[in-house]
Amino acid sequence: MSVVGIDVGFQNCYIAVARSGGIETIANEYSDRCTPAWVSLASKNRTIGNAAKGQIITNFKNTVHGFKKFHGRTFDDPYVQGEKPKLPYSLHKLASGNTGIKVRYLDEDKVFTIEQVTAMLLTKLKETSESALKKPVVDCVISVPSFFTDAERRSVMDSTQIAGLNCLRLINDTTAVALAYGIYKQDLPTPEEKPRNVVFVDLGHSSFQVSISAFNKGKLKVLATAFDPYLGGRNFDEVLVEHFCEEFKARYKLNVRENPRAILRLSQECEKLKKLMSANCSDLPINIECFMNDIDVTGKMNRVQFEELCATFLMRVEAPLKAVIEQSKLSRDEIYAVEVVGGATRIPSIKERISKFFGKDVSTTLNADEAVARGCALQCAILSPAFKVREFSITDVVPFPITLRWKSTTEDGVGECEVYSKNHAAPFSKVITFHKDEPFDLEAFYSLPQELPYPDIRIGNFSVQNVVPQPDGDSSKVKVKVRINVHGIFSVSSASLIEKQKDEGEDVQMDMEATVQNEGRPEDQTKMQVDQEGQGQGDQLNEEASSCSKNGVPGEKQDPASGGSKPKVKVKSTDLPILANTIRQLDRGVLNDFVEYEGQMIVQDKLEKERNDAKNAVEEYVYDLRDKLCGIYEKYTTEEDSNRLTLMLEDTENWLYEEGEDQAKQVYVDKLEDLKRFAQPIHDRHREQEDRPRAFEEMGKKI
Ligand code: ATP
Ligand code: K
Ligand code: MG
Repeated sequence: MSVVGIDVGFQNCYIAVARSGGIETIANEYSDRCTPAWVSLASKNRTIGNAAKGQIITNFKNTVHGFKKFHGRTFDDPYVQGEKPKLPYSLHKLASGNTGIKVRYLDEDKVFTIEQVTAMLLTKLKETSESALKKPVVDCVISVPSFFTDAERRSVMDSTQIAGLNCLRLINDTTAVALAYGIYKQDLPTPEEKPRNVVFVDLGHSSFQVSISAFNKGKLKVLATAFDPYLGGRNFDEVLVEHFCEEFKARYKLNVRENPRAILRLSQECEKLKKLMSANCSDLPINIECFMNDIDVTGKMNRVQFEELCATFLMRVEAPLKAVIEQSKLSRDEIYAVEVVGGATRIPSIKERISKFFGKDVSTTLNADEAVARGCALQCAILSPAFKVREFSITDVVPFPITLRWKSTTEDGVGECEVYSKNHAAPFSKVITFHKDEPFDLEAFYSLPQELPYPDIRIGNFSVQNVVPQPDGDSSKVKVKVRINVHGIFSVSSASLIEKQKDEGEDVQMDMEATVQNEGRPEDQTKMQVDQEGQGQGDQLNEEASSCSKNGVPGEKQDPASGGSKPKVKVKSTDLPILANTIRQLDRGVLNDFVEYEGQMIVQDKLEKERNDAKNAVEEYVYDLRDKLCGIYEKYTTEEDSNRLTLMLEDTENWLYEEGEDQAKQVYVDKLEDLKRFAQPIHDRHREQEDRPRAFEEMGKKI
């Protein structure tokens, strides 16, 4: 089994693999370790990655990029609406309300869901891994921003499924980086010592993430995360684009905004300029030939000017740094190091601001582009039974607090309970005890709307079914297990009805609300498992069970039945079915259709590639034979044959540009055969002549 980690960036994707020698980042067919997050749809096939980026000018309406943050968002979402006018391709409102992408594919208008588009990218990354490893790749770990909500994470998980991948864990970008940092460190404090606290900063193309992790030998615990989901390198490109649009309007009377192709070219040039400014303080030129209306444009910019233009974005760097340190409750001198990754941290002014804030130089000991992917591969190695790797436990955090709400028999008719606070350890399971005499609904939502990256606070609705009263008419005790799984996704994972036993006493009150209990019981201490709960953190075991009901009854006790080592009370428990309805979730039937459709598209791409290869083979043969006819084959053919063949080659070449331009694969195969048949005698005569001296040599050796 291969062990693969994938960093799916807004702009750049990287793949790392664990091999016996260590972690390696692998290159694609362009010998490039970075695969651009671009997908281009065309009349015969799709192109993905580097080749798709090459289509941007010629096929811009069907070349999709910058789609990562459409996951889990509705078409009406303010972010989606804000992006829409900036994109060269069209967005479409799906029947579900989700964001779809409208393109022309196979000469038809098609709307793809965001899950499908990301799946196309994943298909490419899967193929790249497979050709590098020369074996099938299924298991993987994929990174997501730490601020991704449930809807976004579920949507990415669906993409992995469409692409035929088995994602063992969705890991937060900064957590992957922390793992890549910590696992090889030999000098981490022992578990009894004070941990080493390290800040990780990732400024990518679209977003800014910060986390603080506490390291001890063999483990890391994320203390807090903070982010600006809308601050990234792209903002700096856009500032430059805006600036030059204005300048070119004044100087050349060009309305660049009206020309999507021109905007795309200008964006590319501005990004290059931005990168150059990271290494140079002096004036730097921007030159674009035949930019619009056959006009060549030029401009210039220097770093000081650039920083002035970007002042509002630069100012936004501090807030997440401040937030993360406040949440961690650490003082700045308790921070051991500040490690920065992500392409945009190369902007000098950003580095300066980070280092000024923490009062220490930033460290760049990790590979800024590949650290996330490497961390993913390490996590995959830890999770994969096929791979032996140093023990390393990871405890992540919940980014946004989650609350459950239900109908209750109390005065105001609703019960509410915050089941996961901000920065609560994850993955983690809890058991909540209810007293109910009929089926009931639990509504999960994010409790702090102002922190959420989008306006919809809902997570989903979970109906606990088949609840009946006790034979004596009393309410039944219902234990509901909620969890944040290894992907950071919330669910009501199981429920059971506990039948009252005579000797249990009468401490159960009819109108009593929920009791929450942490189930920090590790299932297997020795090996980290996907399903492991509570991650074996000893301190969580003792966390006090607390009633968090709005109408909580004081003095509620921990439920004895799930108390781990406590003596077991005899109870009969019956599993209850749960009907989950999570928001913006793809219908499972539809998902299966997408799996099948992706398979068809893969086949289509393969056939198209074979067809093109067959065509190229004809073309190559023509050129090759023509060269040889005037060269090495000259003395093995008559002038008459040579002329005939030359004519034939010329005809074939013309044919390739005319009716042979677009034929089925077999037509090219046959054409090649025809040519070969005619040229074979010449070829044979040449070979015979070539082989003769060699044969003598061979004989000579024997004698
Ligand atoms: P995200 O993490 O938001 O999903 P990503 O992972 O694709 O995005 P990265 O690959 O980390 O992003 O970074 C890409 C960004 O870094 C781009 O905006 C790019 O222009 C910028 N960048 C790369 N090198 C430099 C440089 N030398 N100076 C300034 N910016 C740079
Ligand atoms: K990246
Ligand atoms: Mg990134």
